[in-house]
Amino acid sequence: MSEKKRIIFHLDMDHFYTAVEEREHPEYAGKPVVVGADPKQGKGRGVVSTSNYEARKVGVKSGMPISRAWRLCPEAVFLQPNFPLYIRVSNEIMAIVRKYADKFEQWGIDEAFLDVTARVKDYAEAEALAKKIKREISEKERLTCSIGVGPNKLTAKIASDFQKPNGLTLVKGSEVQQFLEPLPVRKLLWVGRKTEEKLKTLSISTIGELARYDPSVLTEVFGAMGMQMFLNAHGIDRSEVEPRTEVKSISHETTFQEDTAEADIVLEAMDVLCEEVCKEALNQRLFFKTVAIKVRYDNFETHTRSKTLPFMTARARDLKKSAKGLIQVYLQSRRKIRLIGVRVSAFVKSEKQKTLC
Ligand code: TTP
Ligand code: MG
Repeated sequence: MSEKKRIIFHLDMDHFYTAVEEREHPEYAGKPVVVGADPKQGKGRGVVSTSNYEARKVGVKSGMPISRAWRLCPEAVFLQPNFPLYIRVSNEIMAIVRKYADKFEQWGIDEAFLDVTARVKDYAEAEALAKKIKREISEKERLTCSIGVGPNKLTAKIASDFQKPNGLTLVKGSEVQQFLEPLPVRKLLWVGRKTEEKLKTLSISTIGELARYDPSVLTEVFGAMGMQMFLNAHGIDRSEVEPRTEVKSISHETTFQEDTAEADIVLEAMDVLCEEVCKEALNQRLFFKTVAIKVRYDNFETHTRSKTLPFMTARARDLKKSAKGLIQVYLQSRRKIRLIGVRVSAFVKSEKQKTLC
């Protein structure tokens, strides 16, 4: 069965947090700007959330320790995140973008997929529509974005990243293979660092090399994901643009090698879970307000407790503190614990929330 012809946009705001800060503070114009943890004169812990393109020129990137960013670029304007502001701007942008799509899917705080198949008859019209959206965001929000246009989400997503900032990249169905061929496998949505390393051992580093590889070997090495990667490398992606539910939870749990009543062991494991949950929240650009923990004793009796914070956050520090508070009653019982879990209910949108920065 041939793939139904669709036209999909992927829109991604340029250096989102720092762009919003620059808009609010014209005095930062032309300067390197970094949003993230407090650098404390180079002694700060925590990481860079994002940096503007001036700071990127000297190597300051998302996820880098803030102390390193400080060493690379001490003259940068360092700011701590103002989540309520970014969420408000995100909501305004999404309201603009949404009206141009038949089907709309927000992804994180600054990205969206649009299915515009029924609105445009060809790529020329698609280009005109993409320009219109870019213009409207620029006029109403004084911010730039990059848009990728393609026959599916995979291609559109890779295309939006192709000419950043302020880019517009169109890849027609017939051009997909040629477009993907030279790009590193990392660009495929499913390929993380570990998969990338594994592929390297098979001498695969570009999408083209992956497309030409024997799919049965890929399935052997990667299971079902191997086939998915192979299809994606051929530019095939049938996933639909679909609205996301607004509330989403993220959870991680762990079973102890041996049941334990040792508070230190439990709390240490809890910290790791909190880090994992926050990493995932960050990856998806989600914030949370509600924290829940789960405890299963050695006789399988299971308890959960939750609390709602008075602010939204994505910080591991906040999660650890709440989770630690919630688990105390179970630790005090001195009963042996078999499993613990941490869950957050995550939100992207919420205009009236307060947040700790
Ligand atoms: P991205 O769209 O990945 O990055 P960006 O918009 O800053 O830059 P680009 O021009 O390359 O698109 O993420 C959107 C926002 O999410 C970003 O401004 C800050 C936040 N973020 C983090 O907090 N931590 C991270 O590790 C990343 C990658 C992003
Ligand atoms: Mg972005």
